[in-house]
Amino acid sequence: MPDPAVTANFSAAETALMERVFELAAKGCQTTQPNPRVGCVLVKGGEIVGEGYHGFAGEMHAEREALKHAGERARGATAYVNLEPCCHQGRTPPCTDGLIDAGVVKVIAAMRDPNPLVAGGGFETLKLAGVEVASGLLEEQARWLNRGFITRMQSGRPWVKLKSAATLDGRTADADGFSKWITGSEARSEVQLLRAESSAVVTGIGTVLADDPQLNVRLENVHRQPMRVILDSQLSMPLDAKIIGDGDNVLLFTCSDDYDKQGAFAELGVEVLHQVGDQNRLVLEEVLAELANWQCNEILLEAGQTLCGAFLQDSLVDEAVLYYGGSMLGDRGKSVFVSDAAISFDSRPEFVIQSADMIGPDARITAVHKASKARLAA
Ligand code: AOF
Ligand code: ZN
Repeated sequence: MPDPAVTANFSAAETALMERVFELAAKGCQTTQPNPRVGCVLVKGGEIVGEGYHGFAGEMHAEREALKHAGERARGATAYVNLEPCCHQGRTPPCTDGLIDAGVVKVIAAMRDPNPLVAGGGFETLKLAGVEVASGLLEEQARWLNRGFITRMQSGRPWVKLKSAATLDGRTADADGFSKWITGSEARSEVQLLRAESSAVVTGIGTVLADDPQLNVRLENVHRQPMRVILDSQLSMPLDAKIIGDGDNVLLFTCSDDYDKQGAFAELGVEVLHQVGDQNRLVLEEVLAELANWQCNEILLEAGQTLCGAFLQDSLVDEAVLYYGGSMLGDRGKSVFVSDAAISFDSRPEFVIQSADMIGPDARITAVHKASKARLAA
């Protein structure tokens, strides 16, 4: 739980500096995967002497970028960072060494690193070297920014974001399953950003057969494409489905024992993951655990009502991003999800609405599952 008393101990100036840290960290939103989004500001005598953020896994961490920028001016400085500095040798050397060697005297962090290789060890190392440490400044925002990384580290699964576009009365298509441009171009281009920030875009065979989507990011300057993941228990996907693209970065989960077809997908470069399943249905918790093994922090669920329903009924939707266009379709239109059985009022999935905004002529509501919100704060 973020300790409000701790946050209250920080001054307005310190809070403003941490806000700058978040701005820097956000620059890595589309690229740091599987690493967390981290920014760092170095301050001496009330003046910013260095700034940095983590861009790509394998490249320098935020602290080392800021230290490089500051040079000698880092001596005697205070480092503001949204995540506990690492103390382990990973793809890059420990940030704690860098900070200590550069003569930084104080570190103000927003939160502890949930990575078991760090988990408080970074703070300990700094303290042992005589560096003053304070943590908890804007912790709630820090946890939100890295909700995917935290969920993977703490729960062994990615954070699941369900995206849907519906009419004002919550319908996604007409009775025949037809829909086109329920929302306008602004909302549709925002979805490109949602994809770009995700480790993987996940869909079901129903959507592949109905729409033959590509589910890739079509933006300028894309540095990395999210993985595309298809849940296809019976292996009904055609070999020429557009989602396969060049076959790179595509995972296909199936319960089918059709080894010939599995082999044909493998030849296209698709990674076929076989699951025994439950009565020939994929077990979503196992799918998510496997996606965590593939280092997915956040996944975007862009699926039809059956798969969305399965995720919701298994309490596996952490966040819903719902776009509403200005039309209605009534009770014969398709709803966002279908359930196996009627959901009683008392057992309905409950969400906390985080924001409601206009996106061009449409509305966007972002909501977080109550249980996920509690888990993230813990
Ligand atoms: C920091 N600053 O900017 C980031 C940190 O393989 P590596 O060396 O990149 O280490 C990855 C781990 O380091 C990652 O899992 C997380 O625990 C921490 N990320 N730490 O001090 C940063 N990105
Ligand atoms: Zn580090």
